[in-house]
Amino acid sequence: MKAGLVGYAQTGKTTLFNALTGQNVQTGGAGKAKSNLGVIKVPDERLTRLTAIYKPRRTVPAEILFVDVPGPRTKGSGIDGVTIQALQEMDALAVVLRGFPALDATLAQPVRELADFEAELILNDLAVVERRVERLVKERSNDRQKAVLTQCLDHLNAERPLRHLELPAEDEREISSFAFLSRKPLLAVLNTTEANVVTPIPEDLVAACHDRRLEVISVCASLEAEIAALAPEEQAEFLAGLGIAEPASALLIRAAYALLDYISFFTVGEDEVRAWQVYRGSKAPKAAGRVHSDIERGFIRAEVMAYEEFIPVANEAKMREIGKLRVEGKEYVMKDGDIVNFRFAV
Ligand SMILES: Nc1nc2c(ncn2[C@@H]2O[C@H](COP(=O)(O)OP(=O)(O)OP(=O)(O)O)[C@@H](O)[C@H]2O)c(=O)[nH]1
Ligand SMILES: [Mg+2]
Repeated sequence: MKAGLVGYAQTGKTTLFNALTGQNVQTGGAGKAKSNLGVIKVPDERLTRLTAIYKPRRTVPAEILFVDVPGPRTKGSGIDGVTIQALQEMDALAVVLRGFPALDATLAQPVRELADFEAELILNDLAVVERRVERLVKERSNDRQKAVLTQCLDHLNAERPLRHLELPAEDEREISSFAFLSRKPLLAVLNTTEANVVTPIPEDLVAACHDRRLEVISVCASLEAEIAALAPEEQAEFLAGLGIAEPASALLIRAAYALLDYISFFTVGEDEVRAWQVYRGSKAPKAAGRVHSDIERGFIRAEVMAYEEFIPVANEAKMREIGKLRVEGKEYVMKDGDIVNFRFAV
């Protein structure tokens, strides 16, 4: 599963990507038309607290894949085919909106950029749906798909993203192969100026995102890149100086994680404290399979503690004593923050 940093050209996507991944891809000017791919560790203060309790040899965070998708190469409006194709491959989109004056002093217009970008996604889907429906009508085939697509068509014609269209699972399957852009989970990221890092997000943008049912996050990509380059101790000091607890990139990563529909569970011990991702709604054997395929195959049961309940007690034996170490079977649906010990036999 991949989260794309997407949006128009020169909005700071690559700068942000570098800050997030610690890579050093060239930014500015004639950006390459190639996507950049990076693995990002998901910051999670629960992992820090579990590490303090278990003092393991190593601590391993969950990871997600980010892709820096270059903005459209074409001047003016319209997203070119190469960019569209790159967007199609993403599982979730974080649209980066320019909140700083451009090099040629063009003012920031994040609200307009967001509206334009979403309109592009909708128009693109509309073209795909129209072509397909036309063909199905001509061929007099696949009535089921035609019905679902007609519903999509009405929705798109009303300028609404397909994200807002609720479909039963069997209808969803009919259209999943189209990879509709306006159906992908979307997050708005305002790339603001350094002077504005602690100022609230402008009201008009908050309102626009609220109307679109989008979460919006504010970061200053160039500042994030500076922070990322500092040693850990210096980072804390730097953030304290700014009056913030953690870099905005941490927020962004967690938002992207949720956007991809991941939740975290933990395995703990003297050797390793580790966060693992599973899709929301996954059952215990699936989660076991993340750790090792043998554990999924030989799954017997899961011993589960809720993170929130564990922290005040901080002792497994005591948790068992007070009945807060649950034994769960194959049908158990994993919850975010579960601390799990899998029992299995191979
Ligand atoms: N003032 C300011 N400038 C920034 C910030 N982020 C990026 N820039 C500048 O904006 C220009 C474009 O940044 P990039 O990160 O290359 O933008 P991009 O979105 O990757 O651009 P494309 O790859 O062409 O789509 C560069 O000159 C950056 O230095 C920021 O937070 N503040
Ligand atoms: Mg770039």
